[in-house]
Amino acid sequence: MKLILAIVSNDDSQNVTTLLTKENYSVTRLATTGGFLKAGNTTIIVGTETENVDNVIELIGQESKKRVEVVPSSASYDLGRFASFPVEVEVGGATIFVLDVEQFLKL
Ligand code: 2BA
Repeated sequence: MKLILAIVSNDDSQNVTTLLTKENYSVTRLATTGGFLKAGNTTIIVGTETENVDNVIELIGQESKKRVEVVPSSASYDLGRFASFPVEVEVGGATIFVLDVEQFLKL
């Protein structure tokens, strides 16, 4: 048995969870925070048999692809004067760890 930890953006977490649940995987979601950006992300935990790991990774990838979004940004030129302009940022993607499970108990 394996434990999959997948860190995904908050925007993708709902779709990832819904898809995994639909495919009959048990899922736990944790609200987490990235150490670098100090922004919220979601860590998804899935415990499953070894033969399902590739399928789980495939399903997570389907709903958390990296993509570029255009978001408004602003710059200050001098006291009180601001300009707003669109910038492209990369969002989405998943960071996945697969761990061996020594014991799996439900008491
Ligand atoms: P990613 O590498 O896609 O990582 C997304 C989030 O996944 C990270 O959020 C962190 O919460 C988790 N994560 C990634 N690798 C991990 C690992 N080896 N162990 C534990 N957790 C891990 P953030 O830490 O906020 O990072 C957001 C993005 O900033 C990263 O995207 C990466 O593109 C960049 N980044 C992270 N650390 C960096 C650094 N030291 N220097 C430059 N860029 C960095």
